[in-house]
Amino acid sequence: MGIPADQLIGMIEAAGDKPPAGDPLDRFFQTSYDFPAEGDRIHRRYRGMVETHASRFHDPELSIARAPGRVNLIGEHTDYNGLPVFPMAVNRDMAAVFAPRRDRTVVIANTQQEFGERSFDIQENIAPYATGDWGNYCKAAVQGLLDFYRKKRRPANKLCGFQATIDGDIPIAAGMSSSSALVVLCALIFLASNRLDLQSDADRRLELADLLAAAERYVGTQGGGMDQAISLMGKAGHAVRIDFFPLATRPAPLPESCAVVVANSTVSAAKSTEALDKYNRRPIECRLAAAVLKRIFSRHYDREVPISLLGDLKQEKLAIAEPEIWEIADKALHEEPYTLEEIAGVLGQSAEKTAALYCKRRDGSIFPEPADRFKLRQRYRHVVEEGRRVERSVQALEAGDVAGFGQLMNRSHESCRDLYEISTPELDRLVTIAREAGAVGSRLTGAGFGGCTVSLVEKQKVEPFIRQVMQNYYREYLGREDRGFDDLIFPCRAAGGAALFAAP
Ligand code: NG1
Repeated sequence: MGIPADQLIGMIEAAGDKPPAGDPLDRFFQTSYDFPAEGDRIHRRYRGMVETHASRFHDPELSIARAPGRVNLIGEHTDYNGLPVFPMAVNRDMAAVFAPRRDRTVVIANTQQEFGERSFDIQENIAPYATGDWGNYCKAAVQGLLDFYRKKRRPANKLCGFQATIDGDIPIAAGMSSSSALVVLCALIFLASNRLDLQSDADRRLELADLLAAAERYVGTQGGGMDQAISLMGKAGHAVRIDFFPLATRPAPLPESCAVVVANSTVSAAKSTEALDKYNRRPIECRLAAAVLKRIFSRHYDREVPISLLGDLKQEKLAIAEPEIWEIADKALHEEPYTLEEIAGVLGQSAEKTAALYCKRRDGSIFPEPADRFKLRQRYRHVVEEGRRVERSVQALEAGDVAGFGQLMNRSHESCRDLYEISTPELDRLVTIAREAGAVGSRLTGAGFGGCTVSLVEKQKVEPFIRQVMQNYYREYLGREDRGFDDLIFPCRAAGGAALFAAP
């Protein structure tokens, strides 16, 4: 399967510069990157991958794949609560050249030497590497697909491994989803190596996105499904509204007049290590809030009211009129943070049982009550208000109301900072500087606790905007003296979703 390495290099050099309707390799490049603007960089990058791979593996034929990172314009920590998000896939991705193997081993090399190589065998239950190891994202994808195909009577011993050389240009631990892009990339490679198709049309991609969202929890996070979905369903020039349970996507064109500029706070948000418990605390608090609300609604209506997620608080789901839902919900939770004991009291069960039901980490251990207790009302308010902001943002964008969209981004940041408490002093500072530098709207993006901000900036102001942020944030606030910050602050283009070129 694939194309001989030297021929592939020749095709890559020629690809992308032709009119769109060309052959599949052209389509791969045209839907993924901005030609001719990015042409040289992309050619160099793919040539580098092919050469690194050829020097390590000696495969007669190669295929290529890519999965983009994303920037979330608005809708933070709503996905796992069943409420919408509004991200765009970006022109930065995890890309790979690869070939199937005859045996059941997966070998993954990296163009960046510091990442080293990872290798593991395909078996029913793949043991993870140590927490935080990047190889776990590859294992997560393979394990997720093994579980899926086992149910379809295709056991692990009927599937082959692959060898791949990957190259990423998404900032790592920055809230741009480099990890989910790696999961999606490895999934595409594993599927193609086994001639399985879960990606050739939108319905299959949605199924794959759902499967991979669950699969990524292998690394220990209790995240939602935004990142895998946008990586698979991105559309050039568009942000995509994503709804969950069931997963559905709706692209909305980005305004011609504005650019999306990402700025890295340089505070690492390593969700797979230090930030893991900080991140997981939020889904736990949301589940506890939903459980308390369910109990209070059920008592009020003297029937079982079906609330398991905060996103269930809607008329269609509960058969209760919307104003009534908000009236009861708003009174149900108090400002003062909750002890586990108090929550257990409301639920009418022991603290142990409550912890076992709602506070489990993936490894089975119990997440302990935080020193500042469980902030149910604050988390609930952020989530439901953020869900409404997403709806209004999509409407604003569709109506061409860029200023209104920017306002909603600003409100979202405040809520992330004050109610969900996922911002940092650096992110707050960066957002303030961005607004002073003329951003229409600016907010933290992604899980928080570090990482990047996203700003909407009028196209003709992008250059002075970037200059001013470089000066006021990187030079003055962080005291950095190095000159080029191009890898820390850059405009992003909305790119197409993950792509595969595997010649038969
Ligand atoms: P990032 O920024 O990639 O760590 C995480 C979750 C998302 C979503 C956001 C917050 C994963 C893989 N990603 O994203 O699902 O919950 O935080 O909006 O868990």
